Amino acid sequence: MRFKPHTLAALAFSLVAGAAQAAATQEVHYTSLNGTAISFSELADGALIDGVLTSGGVQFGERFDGQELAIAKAPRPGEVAQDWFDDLSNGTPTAGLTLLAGAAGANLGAYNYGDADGTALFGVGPLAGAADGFGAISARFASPVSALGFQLRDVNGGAVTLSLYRIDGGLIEAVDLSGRSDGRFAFARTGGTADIAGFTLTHRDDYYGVSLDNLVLATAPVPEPASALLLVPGLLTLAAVARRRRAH
Ligand SMILES: [Ca+2]
Ligand SMILES: [Ca+2]
Ligand SMILES: [Ca+2]
Repeated sequence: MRFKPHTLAALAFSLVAGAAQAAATQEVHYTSLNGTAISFSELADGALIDGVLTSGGVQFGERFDGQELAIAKAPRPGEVAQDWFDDLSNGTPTAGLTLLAGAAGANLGAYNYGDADGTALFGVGPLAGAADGFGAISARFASPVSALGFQLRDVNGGAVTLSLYRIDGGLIEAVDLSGRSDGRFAFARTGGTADIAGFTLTHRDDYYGVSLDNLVLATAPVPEPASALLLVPGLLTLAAVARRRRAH
């Protein structure tokens, strides 16, 4: 089978387009997001937060209306003792994405790491008092965004899931962050659709669970990191070369 140049170009385009449609979001560089980081610096170290927290214009709580709170127990590797985690896998958010706080003492908390990033937010698990960081964190944005980034801390290689939701409660994507290390991560909607109205962050990560910090929301289109954009200047250059060659 022989390919004509224009056939190859069409094939390349369809491959790139196909790859872009494969996932609802793409991972992008945290530093590519334009926005002010929500740093939780106003929270006192060790504070337990009952009720919905508003920070940087974003609401934080435990779960959304429609999500049932269950308890998951997971043994630490090599130990009999179990960690108890918030489990939100039963039920789905109802339309409107209404944020709910956890029970008193089992909602959210703040911890100051004493470094440049300072205070981070954690979810309190179902065993209040012995479950710092083992709970779910959910966030509801004032208006939907097309991209978001955040810092995770105290990650010990356990399962971590970021579930992104539309305002109608529909799941956009459950991003699997399992096996990550502490760091900053960012995700952008494929095609730049600004329909991410909130998220839940759940995990089974032992030893102080995980904490969230430096949340950035972006509404402006984020440059796609895919090869598509790298390809375009290359194709334009090739076309220009071809035109020059024909002209001579
Ligand atoms: Ca901070
Ligand atoms: Ca909780
Ligand atoms: Ca941990």
